[in-house]
Amino acid sequence: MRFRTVGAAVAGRLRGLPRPPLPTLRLPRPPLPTFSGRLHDARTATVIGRWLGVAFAVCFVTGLISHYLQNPPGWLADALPSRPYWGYRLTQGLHVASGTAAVPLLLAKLWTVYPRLFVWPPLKSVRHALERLSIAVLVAASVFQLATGLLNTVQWYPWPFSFVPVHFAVAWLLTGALVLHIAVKHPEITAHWSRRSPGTLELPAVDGPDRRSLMIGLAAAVGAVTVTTVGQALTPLRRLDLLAPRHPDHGPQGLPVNRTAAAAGVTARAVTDWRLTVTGPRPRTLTLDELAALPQHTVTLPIACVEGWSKNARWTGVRIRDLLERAGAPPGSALRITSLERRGAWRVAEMGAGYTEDPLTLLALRLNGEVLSLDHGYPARIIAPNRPGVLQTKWVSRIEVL
Ligand code: HEM
Ligand SMILES: Nc1nc2c(c(=O)[nH]1)N[C@H]1C(S)=C(S)[C@@H](COP(=O)(O)O)O[C@H]1N2
Ligand SMILES: [Mo]
Repeated sequence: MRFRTVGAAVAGRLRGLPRPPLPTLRLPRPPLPTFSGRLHDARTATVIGRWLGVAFAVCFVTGLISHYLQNPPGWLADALPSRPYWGYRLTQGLHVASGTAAVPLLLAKLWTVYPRLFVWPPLKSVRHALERLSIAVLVAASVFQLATGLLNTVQWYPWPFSFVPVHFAVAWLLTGALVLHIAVKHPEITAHWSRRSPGTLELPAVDGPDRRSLMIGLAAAVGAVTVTTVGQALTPLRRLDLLAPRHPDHGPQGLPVNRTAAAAGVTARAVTDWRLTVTGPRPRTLTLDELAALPQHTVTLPIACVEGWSKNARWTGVRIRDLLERAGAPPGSALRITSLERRGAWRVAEMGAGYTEDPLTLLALRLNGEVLSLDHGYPARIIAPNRPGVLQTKWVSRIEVL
């Protein structure tokens, strides 16, 4: 019967007949859960939302830093800063840590506000419909971004699209929906920002045990996921690193390996007759012995993987700027670096002036006092300060001055 009423109302409108009262108002409210405690109120939503907002803002800013360090527009390529040398280690470590902490925060936030999904009538006006739509986008983008980001860190890609461009696009979508959400909810957010704010005057001055338990539980969950994963980047906490996919202590020569030589199809035979080709005004080809006879420098720099793990190591090799000088290239030339790996997303990388001029940027031959192992890029690999791990090319065979 009810549906007939709605249908008749719509048909009536279409024919321009006098409008019956708004049909939705006649719908009886279906039986819905009611909540009398304070776990689902606006103050709880504001408090959890603040932390979630901080986590998302950190993710967005550090994500953009990661994006532009890897894909700088032309005008920026030579201006990318190579210092602080630990910069990318910090920003990407924060990205994955705040993203991981956001998982329990998002779950708690959704649980707090879910009764509002049953508010009746579901759609009140065009404005209300648009607001609901923006919430739908926000929730979907948040769940998607956290889920795919987390799975990426364990290198599991159970989806048909390419992670990086989609994660990048959804980051903008999510941030837009979040800004809109904060703008729409601004009156409620300010009313419940502080416990003593006007909007909450009538509420009990002290939080009841229900809300305090929720907050303690949430803090414990955030603390637990953080403490058991952050050791992948924060070396003093590495003994607590139980859940992160990489452990700083596991790997040959005291350093984890992301893509092994076997996975990259690089065999010991492929590197026996290795030569390094350097193009430029005075192109040359160098054997490993010739490289080792050039002035060697030792630097301490991290490998900071985009997937969140990082670790410092001691690298010894030839300064890139010395190689440039020998090839007759002007200081601050940009380079294209190619690996002898046959295929793979990280076979070729470009390096701008900021890096090539830096005395810490090496073509490394040794790691922690030993000749590089094949998994770490033998015979020679790039190591540069403030550079995403994916651009620290292993098994280098060619350096071209651009
Ligand atoms: C609010 C949530 C998030 C936002 C706004 C965000 C944003 C971004 C952006 C803009 C990038 C750069 C993408 C590019 O290079 O084009 C990025 C990269 C990345 N994000 Fe997120 N992210 C979020 C959550 C997460 C989470 C929860 C994780 C994992 C715990 C994660 C893991 C990663 C990883 C591993 C990369 C590097 C991808 C690569 O270059 O291979 N993200 N993120
Ligand atoms: N040629 C080549 N270089 C590469 C890669 C690769 O797949 N191919 N992987 C990169 C990634 S993702 C990281 S994190 C670092 C890891 O260096 P490591 O294995 O020596 O720790 O190498 C980088 N260099
Ligand atoms: Mo990496």
